[in-house]
This record gives sequence, structure tokens and C-alpha cells, in this order.
Amino acid sequence: MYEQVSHSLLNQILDELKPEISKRNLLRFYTRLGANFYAIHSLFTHLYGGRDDFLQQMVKLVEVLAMRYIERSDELEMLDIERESNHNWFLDQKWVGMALYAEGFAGDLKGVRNKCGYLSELGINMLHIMPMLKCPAGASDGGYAISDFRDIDERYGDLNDLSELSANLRKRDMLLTLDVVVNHTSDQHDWALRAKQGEQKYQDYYYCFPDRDIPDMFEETLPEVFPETSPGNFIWDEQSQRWFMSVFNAYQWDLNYSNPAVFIEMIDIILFWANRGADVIRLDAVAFLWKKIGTTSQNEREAHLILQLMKDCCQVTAPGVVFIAEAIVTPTEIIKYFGEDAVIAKECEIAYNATFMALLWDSVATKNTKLLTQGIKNLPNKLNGATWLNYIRCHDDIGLGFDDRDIVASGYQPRSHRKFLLDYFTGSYDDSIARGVPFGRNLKTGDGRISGSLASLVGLESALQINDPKMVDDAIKMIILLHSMILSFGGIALLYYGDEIGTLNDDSYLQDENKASDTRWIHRPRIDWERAEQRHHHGTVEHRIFSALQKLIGVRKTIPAFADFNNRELVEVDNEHLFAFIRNHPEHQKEEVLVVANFDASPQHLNLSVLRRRGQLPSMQLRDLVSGVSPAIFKDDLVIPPYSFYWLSDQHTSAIM
Ligand code: OTU
Repeated sequence: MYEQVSHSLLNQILDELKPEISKRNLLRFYTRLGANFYAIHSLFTHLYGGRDDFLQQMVKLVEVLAMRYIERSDELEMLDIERESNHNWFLDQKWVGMALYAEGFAGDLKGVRNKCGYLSELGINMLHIMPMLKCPAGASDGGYAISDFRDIDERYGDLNDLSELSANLRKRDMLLTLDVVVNHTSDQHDWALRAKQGEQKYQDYYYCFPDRDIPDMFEETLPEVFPETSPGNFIWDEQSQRWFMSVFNAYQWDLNYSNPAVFIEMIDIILFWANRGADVIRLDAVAFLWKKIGTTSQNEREAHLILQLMKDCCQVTAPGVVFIAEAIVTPTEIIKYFGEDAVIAKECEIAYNATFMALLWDSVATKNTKLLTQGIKNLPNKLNGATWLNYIRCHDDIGLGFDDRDIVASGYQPRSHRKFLLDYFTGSYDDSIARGVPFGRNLKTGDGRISGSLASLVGLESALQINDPKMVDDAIKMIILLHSMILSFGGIALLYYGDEIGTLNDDSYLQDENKASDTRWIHRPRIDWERAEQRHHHGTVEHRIFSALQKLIGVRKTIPAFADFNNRELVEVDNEHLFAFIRNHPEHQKEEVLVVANFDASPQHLNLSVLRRRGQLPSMQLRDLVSGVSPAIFKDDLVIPPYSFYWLSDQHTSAIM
């Protein structure tokens, strides 16, 4: 768009650029800058327009974008160009990810590089390495309290190791996902240390106050993220005699994005990692980016504007890089992190599907799909050109972030239903086979979340303890069933390391005083590679899970209808234990797939004539794409065995596949 004010400003900025930029031939850079400049300028004005140094800040921003562009390697620039022309590249069903800690998975980055073969064997082609930058020992929040945004913690390796790993991944056509922790720094970060020493410039990087006046006003409406370990949202610093805002742990200080210098530092850091080979950047805790007195300071409109600005800037320098929004908030709020519009107000291309994750756990506990179906029915439509990151569990706790109205519509009472789920997964409910532990219990509000490995939460740990083969079977089936859901729903499936071999809870964190109070460490395991070897031995737990997932991932990649073009249609069935949906193929109706899952311990019936009457069934001849066989149908009833699922397609089409 040509808009006079922004274009004359652009001319002025170009005149003021440093010679090392202005002298170079940066044709592609200027083309993209011109195309995005109206948006960048409008957003920057909206956020920072009132400042005297506005023009200097804009020049600084453009310089950062240009400098990082100049540094971008030819190889990455080729990839940018390729992805610009194939801009839906990340919607393809071929992408299957895994999140892992370098240390827990393989010791360090070199170790991860040596284990790439293992990931490929499973079918993983997107690797999310959990944060590994410098953090103070003992106050790291698992890598999310960073003291140097550009250097790797020496326990995991160095920047060269990362470059080698990233080159290796690229050879294998695997994507690299890295975190940028945009919301806060460690209180040991250089900016924080200088703020403590009284440097005004750096005090302005944080929310920093001489007395309790403003902190008290904030506290009236700010919730607590870690109520047990870090109650309150401000921390007193003796040295500077100031209160600093610290919404997460006391040693994680919130950055002040009403200061443009903070924004510019952060976009510089994002592009630094883009240039180190990150294909995908996970932006941590994005819901928290803007603070406002009188609100919860989550999901504020300005937080969205900041993300739009980050996206627009990243597209100028590194258009091949996509963002993941980590916003574990209510369903109607999550969806907003894709942006308002796929072209002119776009934010993150990918977002964690925390809604689906929590709903799946509800079905595990209740063995019915009332809330799951209800929740997915009300899952707002997302933008085209945006996709979900579907996951069962991650390195964090499992929060019960359902919409209360959906809980009520499913026939439950929100408070007591949440309490049931907490009790069920933390083992304090009589019949429960789950072996989770509570996280973040807030005695004031009654809220709580859940920690525990997937295998322990679905009963594998208790089954092995009492050595009950039927229970072991059921737990394995549940693990596979849950994966079948995240692999077929639409979006990138993100597995969590260790789940592929049924890793149980790991209590060893209790021996470490820096971890003992944070139960999330129970599901951040160190992989036992001897156990992992068992995946080659028929009949072992490891083999049963690993080989089933390997199969599912392989099959998923061959099903075009599983690409994410918002091509999912929920099928409401009259059986409350079943969850069903159809994945349409964007072009070929005959290639659509009916996914149906049974969360109950008994076989369940699906009446096909109802579906046929509604036009929701492709043909008479159904074939399961995973096993390759046609399931038995009796009197037009399809029977789905306990804790099982089908990916059903038209017999004839699937025969050609
Ligand atoms: C994120 O978490 C990270 O995933 C956590 O590991 C960090 O502790 C945290 O940020 C601070 O860096 O901000 O929008 O319920 O889901 O803290 C969600 C707890 C977050 C996490 C929440 C989350």
C-alpha cells in the first residue's frame, strides 16, 4: 500500500542509514521493506508514536533489520525465496515434531546430533530443542530465565555445535525450532544487573518502581502464575531500592514493551537466531507482553500489536521463518494469536492447541467425549494460512483451560468437574490409575494443574507396578489413541520426547533442591538409551509404542487430507464415548478421511446410516488406512474396539495409495 506519510518517512530513514548499509545493494531487502513499511510504521506509531525520539527509534529498527539481513547466509536466503513462493509450506501434513531437552535427550547438542537418526527412524522432521541459552545455575526455570540471549550454556555446547546440528538437520529436511523468551529476562541478565546498579536506561527496560503505589494497583487484578513457589508479581531489589515486576518466578523480570528499545533488542535477538538456522521460532509467554493496571495483563490488544510488528519485521529480513505462539489461554483468546487477518494483520503462523490438549485429557479421565466434542464444536475458526501445534503433553503442566460454558453444556458443574479431573490425575480419586502430581495449586482460588509423564498419567506406571498385562495393554492403547488424535486433527503434531517409548515419571528431581519445588521436572526425563534399544524387540512396551507411532506417522504423511487447510468437519454421533471428524481433501472429495476414536473401555458402535443420511460418509466400502483392512460392519454398525480408532477412507481410493 502506498501511503504518503509513511513513504516520506521511509525516504528520510533511508537517507539516514549508516554507510555500511546504504552502500550495499540490498534489492530484496528494500522490496520487502517497502511492502511492509506501511504496516511497520503504523504499528510503531501506535505503540511509540508519542515519544520525542520516535524517528531515531524507527531508524534504529530499520538498521537492525538491514544488518541482520546483510548477515543472513546465502543458503538461508535461498530458503526464504523458496518459502515465499511456496508460502503454505508449513501446512503440509508431512511435518511431525518432537520437543526435547538436549541434556535429557542426549546429554548435549553433540549428543542430539548423534541421535538425529533415531528421530528420523520415528519419522520426526521438526525438532524443538528446549531453551539452552545461558541461565544462572539453580535459577533457570528450565531454560526460561536467560542471562545471555546470544550464548549457549556451556553444559550443552556452543554456537558451533548448534550450527553443526542445524546443518545436519537441513540435510535431512528436518526443521529446527528454537525458543525466544520474549517476555522476561533472568535477574542476572546484563540489563538487569545494570538496572540494579541504578542505570536509568536499563531500569526503563523493566517495570521498576521506587515504592508500592503502582505495584499495589497492579496486584489488585494480576493473577499468580506460580502461586506456590512465587506468590505475588513484584520483587524488592535491595541494591537499587526498587520493586521489579516478576510475573513468573521472582528471578524472572518482565520486560517493558512500552519502551521501543526493548522491542528493538528483541527483534534483533529473534533475527540472530533466525540467522543461526532456526526455521521456526517459539515465542514464549506471548499473552503476557503488555501490562495494564486494572487488568489481568494477559491478552491485551497491545500484546497483539507487538506480535504483528515482530512478524512484519521478521518478514522483511527472514521471510522463511515462522513463529509459534505459546499462549496457553482460553480457546477464544488463543485463536487471536494467529492475527486478525492473514495478510495485513498477521501474528504467529502456528499456535499451541492447548484447547485440544486439555480436552483430550478430559476424555482420558471421563472415558467419554462429551466435553471434547462440545469444546471442538466451539473451537473458533482460525485464519487460513495458520496452523495448530497439536500436542498431548509438553514440558509444562497440563492446565484445565476449558471454557466454563462448554463444561456446563456437557452436563457438569465447572468447579466440581475441574476438581474431579485434578483428583483423577493426581491419584487421589479412588478408581484412578493415573500417577500424576499436582502443580501450581492455588489455595485462594482452588485452581490447580497437573504434572506427570504421558505414560504415568494414562496408567502404564500403575499397570507395570501390579504387573497386570490387561492394564498394560490398555495404557499402551491409550498412548497410541492420543497420538492418533494429534496426528489427524489438522496441524503440526508435536510429540514429547520419551513418550515414544512409554517413559514413566522421573522422581529424581526431588533430590535437587533447585528443582524439588517444581513438579514439572517429573516429566522432563533423561532418556534411558538401553530402554530405548528395546524398541527393536518385539513385544516389549517400548517396541509396541514406538513401532505403532512410527507406523502412524508414516501413514499420516501419505494422506493429503491431513494437511491443514481448515478442512475438518466435526461429526456429531449419538454415542458419547466416540469422537469423530472428517478431514476433507481440498480438491478430491473421494480422498476424504473419517477419523473415529473410542475413549471407552468397552467396544462402541457407530451407526453409519445416520452419517450416510447426513451425507457425511464417502462410501459403503470403508478401509482403515493404518491397518489396511476393512473393519467389520454389522447391520450398518461399525464397532470400534476399546481405546481404539480408525482412519477410514474410501476402499477404492485407498487401494491406489
Ligand atoms: C512458559 O509457560 C514456559 O513454557 C514455561 O516453561 C515457563 O516456566 C514460563 O513460560 C515462563 O517462561 O507463559 O503462556 O502454566 O503454561 O507459564 C503460557 C504454566 C506460559 C505455563 C506458563 C507458560
